[in-house]
Amino acid sequence: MTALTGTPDAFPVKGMDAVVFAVGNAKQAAHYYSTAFGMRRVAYAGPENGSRETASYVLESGGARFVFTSVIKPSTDHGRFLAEHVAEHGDGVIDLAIEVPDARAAYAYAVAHGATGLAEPHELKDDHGTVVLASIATYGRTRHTLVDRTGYDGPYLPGYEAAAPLVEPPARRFFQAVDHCVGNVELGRMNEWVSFYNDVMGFTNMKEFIGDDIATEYSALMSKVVADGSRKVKFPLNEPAAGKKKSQIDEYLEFYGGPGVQHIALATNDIVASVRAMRAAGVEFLDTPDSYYDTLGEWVGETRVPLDELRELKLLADRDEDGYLLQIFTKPVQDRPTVFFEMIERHGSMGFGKGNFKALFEAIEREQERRGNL
Ligand code: TYF
Ligand code: FE
Repeated sequence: MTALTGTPDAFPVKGMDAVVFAVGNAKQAAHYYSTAFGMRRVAYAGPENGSRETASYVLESGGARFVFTSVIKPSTDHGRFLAEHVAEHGDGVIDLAIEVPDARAAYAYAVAHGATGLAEPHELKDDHGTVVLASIATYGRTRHTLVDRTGYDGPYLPGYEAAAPLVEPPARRFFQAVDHCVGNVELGRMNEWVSFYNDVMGFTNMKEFIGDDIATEYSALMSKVVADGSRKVKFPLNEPAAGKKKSQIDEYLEFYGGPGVQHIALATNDIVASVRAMRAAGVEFLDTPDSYYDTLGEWVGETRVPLDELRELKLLADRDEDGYLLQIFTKPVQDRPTVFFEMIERHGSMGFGKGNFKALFEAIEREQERRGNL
């Protein structure tokens, strides 16, 4: 390791740029995330505006940006990659793109510290200006594209044109940022991937983790969290562990066909309103037993949301020395038991809901059992 490795400004980042999904039907996915997640379409690239091979819908909610891409007729390596990705993995995340002040410097640093380059720094230009992009590989077939958009004022990337929302967006958005993005990796590989982020991006380890003790008791997984110096980009990494039951991470790895993004957590300012609206639009959330709420008040204390409302909406709450958080998890959002979402409302706590791990993992196992995978 060089002296620079691990210092907060070794690899400056501005935040998450986009979560890019390869899906079987981007047109319908864009509709689901518009109606059920309250997102607003802002840009589009497809056959109507010069992209013959792929259709891509760019949706935003505050500072969170999702891109849904489908291949129309594969003819290039990229098109074949998308077709194969969907065939092998189902709908999933192909890119956790990170906005950086200097993509050339970020790429050079990453590759010098062991990253595999997938795309050398290159410029894309149109009337709105220039974006510099470069990509490196991470777990599975996932990549990190490093995006410098300081010289660009268009709707997403050169080649995309601004596009209207697909439905009237809700009066208040359901979430305003991506809070963290979680990866599932193979048994015994978690520490390698933690080191990867330490070395390649200078990310440091956050204090919250799921170790052996929690794993054998009920979670059947181990987890560590890496984050950039500013804590704007947070990547928990899970690996399966031997527990009493088959690990939820093994279920994911089996059905995804390897490592990949497990869940995306979305930061909301009003989890009650958002979850009510999302439930009404048909989003399925994990259930929490009533017994959880019988003792919750004793250890979490007062929160913004009364206990009765937490119980009604099945919201989870956790408190640590910095404050508290409210959270809830969706069921998988496709037929494969793979990718899901988390809604999280933070009030000081920088954690990930350690106090909820038992209730959460029991809820996930109930679902695994319903699917016949336990
Ligand atoms: O991101 C986290 O660490 C929390 C807890 O399979 C969690 O959301 C960890 C592992 C998992 C589901 C949730
Ligand atoms: Fe999470």
